[in-house]
Amino acid sequence: MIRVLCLAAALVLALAAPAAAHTVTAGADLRIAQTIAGAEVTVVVKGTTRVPGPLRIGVIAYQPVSGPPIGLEVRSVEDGRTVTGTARAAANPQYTQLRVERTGPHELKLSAGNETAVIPFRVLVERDSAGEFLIYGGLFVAAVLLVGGLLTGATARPGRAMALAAGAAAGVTVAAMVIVFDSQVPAPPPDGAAPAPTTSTAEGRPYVQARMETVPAQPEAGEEFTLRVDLADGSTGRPVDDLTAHHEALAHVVVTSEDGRYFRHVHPLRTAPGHLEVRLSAGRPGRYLAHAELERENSGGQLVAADFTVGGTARASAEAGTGTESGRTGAPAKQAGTTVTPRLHPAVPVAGRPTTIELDTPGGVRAWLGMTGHLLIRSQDGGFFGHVHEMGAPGSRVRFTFGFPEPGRYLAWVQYATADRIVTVPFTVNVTAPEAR
Ligand SMILES: [Cu+2]
Repeated sequence: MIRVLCLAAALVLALAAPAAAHTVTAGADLRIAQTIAGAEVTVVVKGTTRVPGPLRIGVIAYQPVSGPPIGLEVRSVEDGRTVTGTARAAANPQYTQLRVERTGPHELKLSAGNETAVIPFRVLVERDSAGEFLIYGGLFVAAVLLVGGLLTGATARPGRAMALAAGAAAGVTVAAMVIVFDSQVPAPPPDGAAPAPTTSTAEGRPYVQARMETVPAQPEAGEEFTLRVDLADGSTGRPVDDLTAHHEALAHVVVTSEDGRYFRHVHPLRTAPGHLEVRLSAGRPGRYLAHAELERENSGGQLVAADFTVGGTARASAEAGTGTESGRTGAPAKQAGTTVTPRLHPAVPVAGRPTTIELDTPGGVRAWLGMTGHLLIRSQDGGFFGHVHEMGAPGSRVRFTFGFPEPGRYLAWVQYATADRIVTVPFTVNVTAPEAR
């Protein structure tokens, strides 16, 4: 009987491994896309497990990057302690280790060329939960009592062995109960987390009042200019500095010429609280549209639109960056020497019904902005802007489903990253009304 009990307890002990680690947000990497010094990169700050300790920072490049490495500076907001280093952007970057002394709010300053970005982030370290203490404690107590029970049983003192075995069973029961119920109990906030929101923010924050403008107000064709995004709180008017990284960026900005021949999908740099900036240039005069997607913490996603005019005369200069300035005649787009034609099902999309858009990606795909593919769609007049993703695993094609809101002509761009560049495939879509069929 005692031996049976002990065996049963031993079996439970062997099977009841402690619950797998909780969803460790504190151990998660921070990934922020940035358009800096004309290059599209993603900065990765690896999750930390201890402080003081190393913070690993790498910069992923999506095209070959030359020039000096990117300057890194990590500063603790609480005590001002600053550590510096450099990182070379590469497809598979080396991670630079900077020693941080404490958890809590920090700022990462990136410098490349004459541009600087300041990214706020928190160094978080997971605390042990009370549940884990009970699981390991219960199993430890059970193990001690079980060994005692086995030894006592072996020395023929059945009464005491029985008591020890019962104690072991109780320890296992506590551990098992905690394993079952601990997943339903919220884990303690990690060390260094922001204070819990007060009741005033519990029902959400107001939308951002966003203003986009160019500096200078009217850029010249072929000249570099700055597109600024200024963010203020709708109720207080103060700068908004609580953008969440969504799709691996603080803001996604798409700039297109009215005719759609110019296209840039960029990720502005945070230069100060409530201020984002990105440098651009456009080769042709005319009207341009800017659409910005951003998401305020505890508020929701927003789409902000603006337009501006480029003056001067057309320049035939090649334009750098992750864009395209190709002919848009509805003809198949050229991509790395191959002709690529997106396939639409149905071939003529109907407003208000889903359309499947599929594109072969013979050069292979790697994730960019957390997705294998991006589809951006603008109505001819710029009044509508849509953005959907290919969520599947990287493969030899990307596929999207999109519902066009109204009949009419739309400008569309598929984007994906290969091993050494970001490919942009422009095309146009004519959408019919449902009754026209
Ligand atoms: Cu983006």
